[in-house]
Amino acid sequence: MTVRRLTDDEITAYRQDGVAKLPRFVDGQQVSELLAALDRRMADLGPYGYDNLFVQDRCFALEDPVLRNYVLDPVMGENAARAMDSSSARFYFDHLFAFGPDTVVDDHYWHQDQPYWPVTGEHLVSFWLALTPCTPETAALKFVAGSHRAERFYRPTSFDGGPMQSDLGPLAELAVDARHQFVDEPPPPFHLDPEAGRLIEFGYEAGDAAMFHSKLVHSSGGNRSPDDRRVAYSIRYVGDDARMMLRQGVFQDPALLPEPDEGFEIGRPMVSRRWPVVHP
Ligand SMILES: O=C(O)CCC(=O)C(=O)O
Repeated sequence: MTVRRLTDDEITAYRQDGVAKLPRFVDGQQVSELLAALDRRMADLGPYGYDNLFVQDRCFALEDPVLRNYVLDPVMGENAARAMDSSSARFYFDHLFAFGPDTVVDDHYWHQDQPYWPVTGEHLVSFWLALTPCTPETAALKFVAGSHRAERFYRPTSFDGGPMQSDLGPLAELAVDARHQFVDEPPPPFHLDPEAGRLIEFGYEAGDAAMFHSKLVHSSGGNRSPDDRRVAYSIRYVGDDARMMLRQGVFQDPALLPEPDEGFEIGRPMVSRRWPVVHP
């Protein structure tokens, strides 16, 4: 299985807006294989799996031959490095998001990814792949153009708006005071207020993807289709300037730390057996 190469126009859009749509990123055969692998996973969720309103799971690609092949594809690695403008790319983790029919997450859960992750930098890119067709009414991912250039983050919250706790064990002591990294207000309702930012909305066929920066504000809202589910699979890559980070007082995903025997240090490059090099 191999993905197609990015075009120069897609790279330019990513650099300007923080996101580019990637039509026909994988073909129909690949969609069927990836969806079958994700269905197997949904039937047997892992330790980070979660089925409440919608299904999520993360950090399992390397356990499945089909998913592994997709995330470690050398063309994927080359794409990630080119998009980030980085000389190298490592696969960081994968994340499944599946909404059944009529799953209305009433509010959009506008958020940036980076503040949830124990990492900092500009070289962090996600490829969100639609495995089922979707429109803005049926949970297509939407973006706020240019929001990746904001100086500060919105605070991590759970998708239902509640607080989140992370058990970092002894590493919690290393977390840095990061209050200056955050704005005090929650994100505005970008989908309702055109003044708040320029919305980028796409429709996706199965096999289309969006490539977006880890600081870009995004959300998918709910799936208003009475009949069809929406399944999407995000894969994330880190590049040269990404560094380990732990922020005090906000959720920092413990699934995204290096192996315990590899140690952890704020500011260290993102090197771990958990994050295989995919480029060069
Ligand atoms: O698919 C979704 O609804 C959310 C995706 C997302 O937030 C992400 O990939 O970071």
